[in-house]
Amino acid sequence: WAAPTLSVSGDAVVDMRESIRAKLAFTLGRTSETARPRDWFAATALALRERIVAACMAAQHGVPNKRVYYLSLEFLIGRLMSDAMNNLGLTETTRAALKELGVDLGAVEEAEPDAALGNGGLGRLAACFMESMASIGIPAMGYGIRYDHGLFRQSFEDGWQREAPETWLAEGNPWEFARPEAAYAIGFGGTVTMSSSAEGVIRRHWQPAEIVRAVAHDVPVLGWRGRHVNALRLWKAEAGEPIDLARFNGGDHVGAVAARMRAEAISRVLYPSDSSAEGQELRLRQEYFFTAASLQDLLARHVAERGDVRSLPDHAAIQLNDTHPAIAVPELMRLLIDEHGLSWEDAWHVTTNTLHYTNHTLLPEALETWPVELMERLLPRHMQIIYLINWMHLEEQSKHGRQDAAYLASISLIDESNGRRVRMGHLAFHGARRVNGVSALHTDLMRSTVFSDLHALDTDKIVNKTNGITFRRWFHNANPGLTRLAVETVGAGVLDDPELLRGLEAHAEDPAFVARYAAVRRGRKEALAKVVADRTGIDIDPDALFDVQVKRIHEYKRQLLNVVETVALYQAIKAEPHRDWTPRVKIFAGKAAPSYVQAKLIIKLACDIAKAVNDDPEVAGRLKVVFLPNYSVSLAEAIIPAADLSEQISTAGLEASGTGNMKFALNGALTVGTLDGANIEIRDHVGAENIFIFGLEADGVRARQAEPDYAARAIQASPRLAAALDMIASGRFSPEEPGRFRPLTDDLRRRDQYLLTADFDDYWRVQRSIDAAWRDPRGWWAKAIRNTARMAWFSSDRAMREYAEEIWRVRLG
Ligand code: DL6
Repeated sequence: WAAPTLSVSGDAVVDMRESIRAKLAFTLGRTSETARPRDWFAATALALRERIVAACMAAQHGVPNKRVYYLSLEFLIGRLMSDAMNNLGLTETTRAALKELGVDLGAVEEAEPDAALGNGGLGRLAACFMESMASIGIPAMGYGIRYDHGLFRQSFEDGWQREAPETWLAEGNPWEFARPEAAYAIGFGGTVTMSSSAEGVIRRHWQPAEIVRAVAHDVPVLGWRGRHVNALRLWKAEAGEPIDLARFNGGDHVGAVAARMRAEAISRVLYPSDSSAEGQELRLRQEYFFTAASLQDLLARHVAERGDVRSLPDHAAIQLNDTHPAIAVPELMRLLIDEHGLSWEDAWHVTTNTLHYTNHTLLPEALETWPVELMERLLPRHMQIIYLINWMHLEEQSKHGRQDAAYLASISLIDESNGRRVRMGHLAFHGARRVNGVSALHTDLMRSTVFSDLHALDTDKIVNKTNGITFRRWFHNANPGLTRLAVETVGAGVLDDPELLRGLEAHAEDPAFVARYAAVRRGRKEALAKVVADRTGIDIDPDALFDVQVKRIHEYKRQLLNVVETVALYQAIKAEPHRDWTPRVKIFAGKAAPSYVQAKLIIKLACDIAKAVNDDPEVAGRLKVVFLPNYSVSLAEAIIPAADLSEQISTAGLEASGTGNMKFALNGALTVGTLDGANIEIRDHVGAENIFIFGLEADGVRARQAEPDYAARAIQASPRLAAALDMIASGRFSPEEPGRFRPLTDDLRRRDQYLLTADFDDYWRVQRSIDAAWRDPRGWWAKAIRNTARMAWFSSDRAMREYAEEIWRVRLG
């Protein structure tokens, strides 16, 4: 499609070519003869960055009335080059310029490392939101950590997950601007003293035992058509003093830099935990470090622009992405009271009118709590403030006659039932003006379960904001063929207004259009087949149904349900090899947290099954199984447009929203899913006849969990499930270690917390109806096209507009 802002004139190509050539020579010191793809990438990124800065300067219209600050411990950005080219309208210009230099754009794109500063959905959502805010003109700044090492690199050794450090910064980051002048002192530990003025005003003084410097690095975030540019400010930790010179001169060369190592450890590694809180002190240090730096930075900006901190709520809305930055509640109070001299009441007013909190999970093990003892040691002043906030909060209830101990314990910011721990969710909830869930079901469950008592205190506080995805990355960039087809069918306006995708519906049964839509998919399947062959050595047939489950490996996401169904299908094909089976390729990808033993065993099982199935000539041409290593944003961009079927099969009530589900449906994969998270809203939009729903609903899940022996009874009632589990438990897939998968099968038989056994038969049934649907290509493509046509609402632009209007009260630029 036509480049939106700049045409591909000969001059633009010449300008770009000369820009890239100059960057290569004068910034990188390379000649075109010696340049590696990585050098061409850096030179091209620098040439593009220059144009982003130009766009930024052209877009600047003075100080905005109100800014959004998005605080997130994770930004799963991925690669930035295709985003930058697309949003500047320079993809074809850059391609042509590189071609004139004898270089292939695809190879240059491949040389860009993924910025994997996040674990999964939460971090990727933050990246989509940043891009959307810049696209629709919300003045915003993202704040996070500039990890030296992002999410680990995953490889398989005989099917076992191995983790290696990720090194995205090994050759620098051409997108970022280091801002050594934007640095703040962050304290840890120490003591708090008290003083009283002549007027009797008591003041507290925190003397930290340790000071770490937070140094800003800015990555520009360019919006669609280059109209707005925001910044993502990532903090790097440095020591207050780079070296203890006396120690060094005394001969202790290692000890002399020990404090520096301790400080720098804060921004060294992204914690590879997803949906489970890490107990380590370093994690709390990371959380406080980036929150404190961000608040100091935004307060300094506010004071410089407006003078008085009391007006902060009028000019700033701070969004806490999950509880990781929840320490912002006492930190903002501390800064306002101890550093800016506000009264407690004024500080509380400012805090509770500026902060907002998004909850991303209700899984009990993922709701962060910190031991009081650790907080008192690391953040003594904050603990005093938390105690006072909590005392006032509980007093308020007592005043209204609510004094029963169980009730007060349920709303308290301190959990006394399990050692004394600070409940970060309660803290964020109490300190925020608005609290949001990320899908309609999740928000309802917030109201009725984890936060029910707090919700009753202020029923306006919890609001729903269903997640979204940026169509620029997940449609324009990931699927240029389908985007071109959409533009040619409904007009170029669809690039700005995804609602125009609706126009595709009229073509859902038009053979000429269907043929083009199917040809685009076929091209993407061939490309994915090549990726699969390159990375695993397995050949897959692009004519088969590509059945895809890619996401973090977690028991509640139930990759194991899919794996067990694979075994049952394998058995069924072997029992009736001459039946007309729908050929399927089951494609898995995803990382397991390194300490998550069951998840790693599920990966191993999938890999062992893949080996047995793929080597069995009796099922050849009907079933193949692939586990692609090292799932990442860029791999997702290759997989999603090639998928026919999207597996979204979590236990109902446990997946807060999901965003992969949206990416697949937009690209025309049909969903097989439970009524969980945003699957429900996807069904409502695409139509129940265009999605395959199965399994228990959230209330059914709760009821079933209360029944005794529910798993054993479900297995007894399902010979197919029993046979599949027996085959796995017998060691058929692990002859060298027959008992290897017993921990998985035993757990299903005894406990089955995630109700795989309860949903198995219905899952089998719906999968067979999918087989039948695949055998009717006209029907299948009509459904696929209707999915693409009806997914506009899931744009993160829509989500950001809703946040802007209903949470932040900020005007769009
Ligand atoms: O909201 C983004 C994303 C949701 O789509 C997923 O359903 C949810 O599991 C994920 N939550 C987390 C929670 N981690 N912590 N804490 O990643 O958020």
